[in-house]
Amino acid sequence: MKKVITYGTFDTLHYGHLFLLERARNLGDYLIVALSSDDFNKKKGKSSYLDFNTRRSLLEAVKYVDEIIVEDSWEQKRQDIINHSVDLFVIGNDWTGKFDQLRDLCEVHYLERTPDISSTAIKNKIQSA
Ligand code: C2G
Repeated sequence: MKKVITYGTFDTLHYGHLFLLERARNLGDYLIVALSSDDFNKKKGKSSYLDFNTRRSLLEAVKYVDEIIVEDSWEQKRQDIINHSVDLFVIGNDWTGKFDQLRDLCEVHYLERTPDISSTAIKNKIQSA
């Protein structure tokens, strides 16, 4: 079984996220999503519109997602890959090159981001409505 992992905040879940999750899942047989905690979002300089539990509930409803773990540090990726016997790390190409140091543990793959959709744009739309 080829295990894939990806990381993110997945705020205001949208079709850009879904297309990332679909492609990630189809690169293997099992997809783990490491979902950024609200505290870790602060460390990332992000404040999500939806809290962790809501973001997790939305992801749990996505058929491509097999398991959800919490992301609460930048440094946990190596241990996650080892602990979960991950074969492939996947993330959007806005991160290209940033996780190449994981290549001694697993394959690393950067996927094209979906244009013209973002949680920031959605939040701005909600707040201006
Ligand atoms: N994404 C995408 N297309 C978009 C928006 C997002 O493909 N239009 C992808 C991102 O590239 C990322 C995933 O969806 O792979 C989740 O996006 P974010 O929640 O913005 O993730 P980010 O805050 O970049 O978190 O340790 C890594 C970080 O936690 C990554």
